[in-house]
Amino acid sequence: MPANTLPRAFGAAILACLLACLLAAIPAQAGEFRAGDIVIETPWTRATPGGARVAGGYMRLTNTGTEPDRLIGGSSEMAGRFEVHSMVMDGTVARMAPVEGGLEIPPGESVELAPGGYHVMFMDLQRPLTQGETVTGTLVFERAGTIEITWEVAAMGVRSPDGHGQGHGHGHRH
Ligand SMILES: [Cu+2]
Repeated sequence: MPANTLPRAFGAAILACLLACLLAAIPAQAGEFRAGDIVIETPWTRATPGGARVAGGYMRLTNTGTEPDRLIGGSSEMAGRFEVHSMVMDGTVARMAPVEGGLEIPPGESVELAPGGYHVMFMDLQRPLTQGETVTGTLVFERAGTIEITWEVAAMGVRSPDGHGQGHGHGHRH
């Protein structure tokens, strides 16, 4: 074996290892989930007061494919039922309702689920949600299928997962 082969092979092995480590790190990114062409970012929900029967779940859904997909349902460990909801103004009253036929994610676009707009609804809550915990569940898409995800539980009443925009009178009952 020529004397210079060993260091070269060694260098190649190190490079391969570095690449493998970089690739392995991508799916491990916190709060991001993928299946097929769908990317789910930053799923979060909010702590609930004792006795609450429902909670909203929020996230950003991106369709990286060339065909439309639809969020048609899901599940979570602590809810008896799970629905996909929109929030619409009825005069001065905001009302939520199930999204008929599922929430469309057009190809190449993102849809934001956030307080005051589209959300998933955890119904028949089996227990209160506590700030700082994570809850597991699934999202079901027409094309991408079923994706297991986790929602991070933020503080009660906040408008964003990092706690900014905490409103007034948003059920702060301790
Ligand atoms: Cu709702």
